Amino acid sequence: MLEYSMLYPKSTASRRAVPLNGMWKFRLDENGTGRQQGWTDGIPGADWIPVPASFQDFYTDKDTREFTGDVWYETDAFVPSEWEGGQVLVRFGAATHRAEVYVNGIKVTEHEGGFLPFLADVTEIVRYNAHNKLIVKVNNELTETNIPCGQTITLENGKKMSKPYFDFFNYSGLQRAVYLMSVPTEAIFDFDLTYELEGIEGDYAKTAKIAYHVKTNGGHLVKLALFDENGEEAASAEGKDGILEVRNARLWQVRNAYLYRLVVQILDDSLVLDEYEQEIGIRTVEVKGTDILLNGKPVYLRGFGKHEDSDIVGRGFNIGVMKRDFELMKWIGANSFRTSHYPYAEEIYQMADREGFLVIDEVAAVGLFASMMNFMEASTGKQTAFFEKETTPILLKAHLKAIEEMVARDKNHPCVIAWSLLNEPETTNEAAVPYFKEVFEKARELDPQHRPRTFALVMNSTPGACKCYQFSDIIALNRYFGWYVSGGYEIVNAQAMFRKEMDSWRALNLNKPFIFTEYGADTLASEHKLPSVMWSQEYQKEYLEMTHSIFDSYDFVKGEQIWNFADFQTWEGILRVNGNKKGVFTRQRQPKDVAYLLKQRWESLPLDFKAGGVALPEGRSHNG
Ligand code: GCB
Repeated sequence: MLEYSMLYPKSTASRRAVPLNGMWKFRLDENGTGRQQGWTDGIPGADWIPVPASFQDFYTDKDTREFTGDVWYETDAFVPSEWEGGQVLVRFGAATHRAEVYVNGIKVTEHEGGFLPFLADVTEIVRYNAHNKLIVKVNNELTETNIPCGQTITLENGKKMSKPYFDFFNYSGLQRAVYLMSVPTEAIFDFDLTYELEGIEGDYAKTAKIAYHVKTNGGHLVKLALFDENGEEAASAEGKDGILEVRNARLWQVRNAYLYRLVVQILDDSLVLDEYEQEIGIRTVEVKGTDILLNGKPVYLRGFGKHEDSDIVGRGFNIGVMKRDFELMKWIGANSFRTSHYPYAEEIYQMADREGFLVIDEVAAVGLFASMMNFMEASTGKQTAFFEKETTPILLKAHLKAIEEMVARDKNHPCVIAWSLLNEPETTNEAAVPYFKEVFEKARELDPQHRPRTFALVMNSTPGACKCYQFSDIIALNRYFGWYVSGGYEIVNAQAMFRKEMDSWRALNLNKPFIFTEYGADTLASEHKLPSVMWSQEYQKEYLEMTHSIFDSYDFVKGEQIWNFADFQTWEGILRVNGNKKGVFTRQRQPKDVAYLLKQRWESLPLDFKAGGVALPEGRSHNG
């Protein structure tokens, strides 16, 4: 059972978590015959590669960078004799997109889906006080039966190639931390928290009631204690279900986070059988009318759609890049981001908890739309049906499983304020409706906090054509008027079209908050031109000024997350110049000119901008 626990690996009084990060043996399986050749017992002639990291950008040849198929990883894990008698587990932060795990030659688990953790129970298999061989076969092929969607083609020379239905490079491998863990036999498996606040004044609530539910695999007493940042006990309770009541609770707020430390124990009299601890934030989140409320107060989101993407390590978790990204987001006055287009490494949510950023947590359901080119064609009215394939039920199953794993993993992070359940799916065909219904119901059923659910609407999901927006608690629009549509000197037409669409949303009177989860213009950091042309830094600025004036004149628009935080790698082609260049920052995390414009705007936008529905007059925008 514990192998299904999503708790982040930690050492406590009863647990040990040993990171296995470092240099691992690595080999491409060019013919797909590794298993027949006995690589499950040891990889012959292997190279060495860092874990965590994407494998693609270390090497100097194209065949490795573009490699599609199986890749093999191997390391040694020493299991101490003190661990005997408990449970021993191996935990992968993620393996992209699917993996089979072998310990001492024996298959211990497999997992499908490249952006969420999984564990293998190896208690019966490991040798104690000895080295154990850990081997992982990772496969990075894209299909239409798992998320993210794409295709794998075979070239004339027999080599396979990934064809994503999405706009980011198919980085893969062991991109997140791997841990060896020791957990007691009777153990804490999971816990849920829901919050009720009374008498909110300033940074505090007179009383916070935290209803909890703890899951263990045994019958011994469960005890909880909550400590404030000074280490003082703020509340305690006993039993698997109950309420922690905190007097004068300091609230977790936007860019003003306060974290309590929750300690959960299983006790046999005074003996601690298991102990787990996690930092939590006391806050509520809900949608009311057109407002997004945090602790009952309206918030206006400003920030980014991001990617896990950087030089050399690709999509590999890099603690230094994470730190720099948060510093830049603070500098520019952002307060939120979306984990486009997949759940990120857990360490990023821990940091967002600490820094008080609001996170829209997105599952890897991207590419549910027959191709990137189809995205362009969609603007011309082309039929783009996607959910009526024979294979759709298989895709739905994988999608629901990923939502289950994401919610289980992330539900106790105060930073997570909403779930994004799809990015730019096909929504103009009736067949999408039952699919959406299942996806949205699943998220509601799984999340004890009933956080708002959303999905990002592609350009052709207009009020007239989209059959699925009613499922969203927050309507999230990805709009590129002035870039994919009527860019450059034609921007006046783009503006008119944008207004026309916004007017028709307004006419529907949905009484829900709208946010922009994408808008942006590709911009080369090297290009300046007066007067502007598309791709120049000057045009990115003009594009933003036009876009902001639209945002500011609709009272129901409650957030803006520009695409993208930084330039990022995509597949190669005529639409991209060695990657997507819509970054406000370069891939090396230096500002483009537009960063200063955004800083001025965001630093001066009140947190409750347009609360109660007051917009600026048409044509005016808030530029600080
Ligand atoms: C989108 C996608 C995003 C792309 C972006 C673009 O709509 O959601 O993944 O990168 O457009 O730049 O075209």
